[in-house]
Amino acid sequence: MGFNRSRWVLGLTAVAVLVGSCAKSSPQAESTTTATLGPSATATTPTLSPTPAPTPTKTLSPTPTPSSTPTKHSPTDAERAAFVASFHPAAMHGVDNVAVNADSDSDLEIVFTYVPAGAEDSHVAVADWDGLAYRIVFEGDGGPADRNPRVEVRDIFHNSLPKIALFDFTGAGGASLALFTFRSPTAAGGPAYQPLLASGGCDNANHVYGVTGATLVDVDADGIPEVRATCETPGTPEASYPVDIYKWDGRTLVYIRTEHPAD
Ligand SMILES: [Ca+2]
Ligand SMILES: [Ca+2]
Repeated sequence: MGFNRSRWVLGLTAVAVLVGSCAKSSPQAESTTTATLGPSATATTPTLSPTPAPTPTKTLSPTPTPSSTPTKHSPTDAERAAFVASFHPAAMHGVDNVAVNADSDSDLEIVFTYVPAGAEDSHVAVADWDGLAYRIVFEGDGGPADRNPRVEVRDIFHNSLPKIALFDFTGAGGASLALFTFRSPTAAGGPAYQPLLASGGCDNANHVYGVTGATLVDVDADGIPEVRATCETPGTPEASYPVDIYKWDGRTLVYIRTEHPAD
């Protein structure tokens, strides 16, 4: 019996030692795990919250931009009026403007006439519509003028290329006619205007016809007007100045004869 009791006591002691070692190791493991999880969980929370807020705002704002891209169109009355209001050349007389279809497209061009500050001749400026805006595509001088010219823009010689006619006046009796023609749309350099030069006569190689009078009159009754233009003749009274007649030959104005007031 003594032997058995001592074995039982030994057994109990062994159990107690085992339980004691387990009780010692378990708080060690728990404390390690808790310490590691704690700080990493709290650190994640503040870093996440500010990130999503600004991101969607930045990506959305550029999206509407493509809808504002300008598309080519015909000019509206308001766009034409705005360009006229913005055109301010330094001028002594004028500025007048006419809106006409002066070339071969369907949009209205704007033809401005005025006498520039300090100038003795009249001036014309043509604004054409490029699909998005008006811009000046041609400028030229007319004849002597102390007031703004009277302007006509039409297909004067029936060749489907509109002409610009400036009827200029100066002093008591000065009167002349300046002519410009729309160039063919297929001409090098694209659509624009150029002076319509006389071939022969006293205004040879000039686009300003007459000094004391110039008119568009159909002198040979073929339905197309000719230019009748006075020629300055020193020593002769202005009323007796000869008149040269220019006829449209399909390309330019060609001198055909001279008329004298006394004839
Ligand atoms: Ca046009
Ligand atoms: Ca004629």
